[in-house]
Amino acid sequence: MSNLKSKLQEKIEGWRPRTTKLLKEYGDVKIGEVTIGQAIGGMRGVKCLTTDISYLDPMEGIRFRGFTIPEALEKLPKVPGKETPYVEGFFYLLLTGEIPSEEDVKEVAAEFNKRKIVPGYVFDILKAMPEDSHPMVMFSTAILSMQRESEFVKQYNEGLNKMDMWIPTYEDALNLLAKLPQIAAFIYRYKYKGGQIIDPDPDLDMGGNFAHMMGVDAPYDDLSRLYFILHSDHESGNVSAHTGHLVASALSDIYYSISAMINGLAGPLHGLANQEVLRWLHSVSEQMGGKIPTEEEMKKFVWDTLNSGQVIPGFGHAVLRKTDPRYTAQREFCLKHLPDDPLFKYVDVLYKVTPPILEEQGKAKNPWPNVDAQSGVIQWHYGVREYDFYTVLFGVGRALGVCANIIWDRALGYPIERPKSLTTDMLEEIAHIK
Ligand code: CMX
Repeated sequence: MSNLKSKLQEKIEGWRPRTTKLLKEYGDVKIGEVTIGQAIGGMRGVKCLTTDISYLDPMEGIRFRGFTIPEALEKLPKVPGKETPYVEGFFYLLLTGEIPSEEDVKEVAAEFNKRKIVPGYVFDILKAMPEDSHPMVMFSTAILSMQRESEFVKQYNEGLNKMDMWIPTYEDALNLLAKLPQIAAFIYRYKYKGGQIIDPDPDLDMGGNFAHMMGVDAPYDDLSRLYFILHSDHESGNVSAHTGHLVASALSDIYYSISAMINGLAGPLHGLANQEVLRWLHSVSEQMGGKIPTEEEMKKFVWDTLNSGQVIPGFGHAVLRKTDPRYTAQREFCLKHLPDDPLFKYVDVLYKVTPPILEEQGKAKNPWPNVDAQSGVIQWHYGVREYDFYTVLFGVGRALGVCANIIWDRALGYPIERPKSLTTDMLEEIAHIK
């Protein structure tokens, strides 16, 4: 058994009694109440999910296993000569809650390496899809097509003890995660680079190999590592993480669950916002004839968008109430590597003018930028300009966090998810309208 798997087993066995005790002895203790506003309004703020992989504080932002983004980036082992940590080491942290040693990271990287060969039929399926298929449809389809590989399904059909379900789920998760960078890069090169595919390099880490297969030079490898880490997890209530958890709760395997997660991520209010930001910035740029707008000019574009009943993509959040630290981490990357990029300057002006306007408009509860406000600009800078592709990158990262969550869901025996619905008549009765 690998170090990661045995460390995880040790953690799971230590953790299970805590969950069992809470459920058996304290199951009736209340943690909140639900209002009519929450039942109609997307369950905002309803505390009804449990995860230990990450926690999102509205004012501070995300902590992965207790570590802020700067702490995780500083403490995790780095690829030699590079500025960002191994994605593989970060996955170890998500799964076990511990910062891995250099040796641990090398072992996880080797595990990923040995599982990364993508079955040939996946590429055949992608090639057979209509030319105008969105990259997210291609990504989701590729993942779903590999469901026949599921170790969980094989073992389940042979009769699998509930306590052991995490084991084939772990195998499925590692098998899938190891393949995602190559599938993503294939979609990019097949769709946008005349089908000129670059084979993986067995000597590179996950982020380095992804940059290599994309055909983009350094520091795109560092950017890829940063990007996958930042997008991995945002506690479990967001649409992609929640969808993955929900589908897995029916004991659907990792392939079904992660494909469904990708479909949720593809919505413009969620992961697709990164491509929407670029679309929006380019329409401003066209109208400005390429000139950087003044703050006054940018204010007009923001108001025009709001007055036409549309949202400003990349701003606002359902939980956060301050600038997203994932935005800040990417901004720092921009300040270091592309401070003079014209689109980065657009984002900067937008950052100055948008929050006060959203506050003045008085609708958005959070006027500050989120993770998607900055990410497309960096891709554009490094020549990845087909912005329909950007959410696939988000998907590769998000799969790390959702897989870690699903493994733990199985380990702790979380049941099938099934909240209760009420009718409008019932709500009116409760509100004494009738
Ligand atoms: N621009 C304009 N209006 C906005 C807004 C924005 N960026 N953010 C919120 N609002 C509006 C909402 O549309 C809503 O309007 P209505 O009352 O007319 O329905 C009102 O303000 C209240 O919304 P909220 O409670 O502040 O925000 P929600 O929790 O409902 O939605 C989110 C959160 C992210 C969907 C929303 O802020 C939004 O649409 N942002 C733009 C899209 C975006 O950047 N999404 C990416 C989020 C990060 C990610 O998941 O990837």
